[in-house]
Amino acid sequence: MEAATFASAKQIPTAGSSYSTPSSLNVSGSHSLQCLWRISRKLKPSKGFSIRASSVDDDSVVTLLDYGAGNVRSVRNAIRFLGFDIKDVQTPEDIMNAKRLIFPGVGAFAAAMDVLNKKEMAEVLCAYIKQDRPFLGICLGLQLLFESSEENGPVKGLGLIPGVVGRFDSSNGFRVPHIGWNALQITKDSQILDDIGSRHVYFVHSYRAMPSDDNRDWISSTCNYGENFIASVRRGNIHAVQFHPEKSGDVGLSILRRFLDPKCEITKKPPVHRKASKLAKRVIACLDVRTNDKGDLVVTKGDQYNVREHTKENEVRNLGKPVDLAGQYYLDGADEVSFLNITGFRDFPLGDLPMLQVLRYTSENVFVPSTVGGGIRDFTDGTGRYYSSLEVASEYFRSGADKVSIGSDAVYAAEEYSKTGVKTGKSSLEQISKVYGNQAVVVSIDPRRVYLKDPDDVEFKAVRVRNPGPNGEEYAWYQCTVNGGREGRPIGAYELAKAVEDLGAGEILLNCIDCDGQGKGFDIDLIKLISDAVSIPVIASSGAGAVEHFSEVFFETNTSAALAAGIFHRKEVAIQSVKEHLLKAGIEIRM
Ligand code: 1PR
Repeated sequence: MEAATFASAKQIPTAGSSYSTPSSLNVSGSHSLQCLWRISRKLKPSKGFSIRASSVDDDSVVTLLDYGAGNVRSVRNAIRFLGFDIKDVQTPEDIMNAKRLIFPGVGAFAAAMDVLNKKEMAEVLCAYIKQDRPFLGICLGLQLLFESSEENGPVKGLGLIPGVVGRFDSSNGFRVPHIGWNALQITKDSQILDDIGSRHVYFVHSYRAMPSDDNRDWISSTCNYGENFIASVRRGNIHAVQFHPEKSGDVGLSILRRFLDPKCEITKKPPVHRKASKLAKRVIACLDVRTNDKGDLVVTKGDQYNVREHTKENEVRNLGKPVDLAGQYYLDGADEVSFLNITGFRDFPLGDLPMLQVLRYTSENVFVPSTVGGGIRDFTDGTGRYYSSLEVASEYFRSGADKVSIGSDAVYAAEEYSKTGVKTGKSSLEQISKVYGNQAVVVSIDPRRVYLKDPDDVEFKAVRVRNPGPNGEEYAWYQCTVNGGREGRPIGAYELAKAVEDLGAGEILLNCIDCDGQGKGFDIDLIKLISDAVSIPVIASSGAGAVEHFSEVFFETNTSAALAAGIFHRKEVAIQSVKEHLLKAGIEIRM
């Protein structure tokens, strides 16, 4: 596995940079930084545009168009990690004065166009691009270049590239959103993609632009997900990518670096273990985090959700420091990192400043997606101040999370929805997915197996289980719980999964209390049941104890990802070993 090949900005004496990392997390690499400082692009403003383009003097400054609709912290962190400073666009003139402009579009298409139009930036942005000035659009920043989008539309876009942005078709069995690491087919000299080789990059989106004769000249790469869609475009100095370079590990950092410093030499091509060809199965490292009895925020790990040692002191098991471990897992090749604030259901997450700090530090050095969960719900604090679940989630996003995960609150919402069939729009799930998109909202399910003699003994979906229950029962249903498994609720995992998909969840993190920490393998019956029931991606969790458990879950179910905690924390199995095993077994993974 290729570790980050770039030194972090903390080693660079950048005047005015506020960047810092905790001393405990060292992710510096061996790559020379000299190339980062050799940027000397001369801009040639075209005739006829009324605002004079005056270049910013400092070559190490990149202009960022953040219109305030969501989390672009990851992009900021990646730019800073590469040793560049950021100038934020405040006015349309800042766009024209940019030496190089990055536009990381986030949120919904219509909302983004609305802001660009209201702030009078749409026209200036078009002029900047028509002048062939260095531009990199990311995700929605690519889609907005097209004529229009079907997302809550049709909605008119900037109209620079012919074509309409439409939704992926999930009827052909492909899960929407398209989340994960996929391969590119590079169709022309793309310059910024030169270092990619045949490696995966990270996508997360439900809408995509399609190739056509009219836009063929623009396309620099496509990606296949049931159909070939446009993964990147390039014309002259204009680049845009549908994937997220800031979340694509060292490959993504090299793409950004190529844009920021086009003259930079490639000093080291990463080894290619196998050519990337399709969406990879993800391997996720999970960190259950809580404050221990001494008041320190630690990574802990339970056995069937009991995180206390079996000693006289009965203390909370301490398996390490959250920032250190997350940084290590990133370097070890984790495709994602998840933090679950496991006591969030009883504490107020916004009062948990160390947890927010953990996210901030982690996002400065970890360039794969991160999810955070725990305590996302409406809340009134001791002073009577009301916080909506959206505010809680927003703070998590602002602190560096790419996705939030909702546990208990999603169970209550699903119960209500199953009873009434009415979407009130008021649940945390609905509110957060409406603002941040459903790809940013994971629902974490904590089910417990309840054995049955007869599947008709319960109103919830039951399955025949591989291993009969203690009294020879051949069936089980999976009862959902809340508050860290402490309370069983009148809803099954199957019913919950279907309800939360309807309510706007973009992904399901499927735990199993019976298997948690046992190391005997994932609950294949449960994972098959849920991954066959929904068309959003499912992450299998709980019970991994050996590399074979990962291949088993990928061969026997439709799960998109497998998550483990204990075996990684206790260094019993390395992420690299899991990946090598999967590769040998013929399963597509990111190396
Ligand atoms: O209900 O919205 O506040 O969210 C609370 C979150 O905290 C939920 O996602 C819930 O799963 C999690 N949680 C609550 N209590 C515990 C606990 O362990 N006492 N952790 C807990 C759940 C389960 C997995 C674990 C896997 C893999 N942890 O995420 O990491 O089972 O473990 P393994 O590989 O060692 O078997 P809310």
